[in-house]
Amino acid sequence: MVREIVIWPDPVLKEIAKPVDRVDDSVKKLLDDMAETMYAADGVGLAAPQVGVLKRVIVIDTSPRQEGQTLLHLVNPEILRTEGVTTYTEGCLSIPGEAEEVERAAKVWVRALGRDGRAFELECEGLLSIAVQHEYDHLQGTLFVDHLSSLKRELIRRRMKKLQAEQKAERAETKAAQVKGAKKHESAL
Ligand code: GNR
Ligand code: NI
Repeated sequence: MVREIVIWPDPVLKEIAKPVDRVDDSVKKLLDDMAETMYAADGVGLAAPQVGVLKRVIVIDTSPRQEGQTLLHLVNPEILRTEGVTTYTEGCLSIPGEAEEVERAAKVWVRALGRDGRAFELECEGLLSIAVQHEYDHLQGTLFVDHLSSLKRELIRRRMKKLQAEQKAERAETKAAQVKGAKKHESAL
């Protein structure tokens, strides 16, 4: 099931997500829904707070479309070590249409639980290293805009508020059309 992605500055994106006790069926369902949502949105990663769930759960797939074999499930991830510095022009599914250069560690070593509940470790570089750090940030209530100057962040905030107002108006219009349609149907009976 594709879930709705929360758009910044929604307050849920500022919260610290809670560790998962056990990778039970509800966590597996969350992982599967998040993967479906990520693929539907053409993203390379997704963190649970982005679908409004404050759990330490991440999915990542940095492979080109269609490969599908490199889907990563990370539950309760820990960053064990970082090395070097790099920059990358980042985007975020919760901040649609925006992209800015962000400085990150070049390499990270991560430990997490997989979908089977077993611990594993991963050495990450390139886009995978960026994605892991970007998604880990989401679990800490941090977004890529928090790595930018306050001037840039406030400009983006203004554009997001405008976008949200437009989307809200659009949804209200759709709803009104649905109600009108239902009433018409009712009176025809
Ligand atoms: O889809 C995404 N692309 C991306 C590009 C550069 C750096 C990070 C990312 S993650 C982002 C998906 C997302 O918002 N995950 O939280
Ligand atoms: Ni993001």
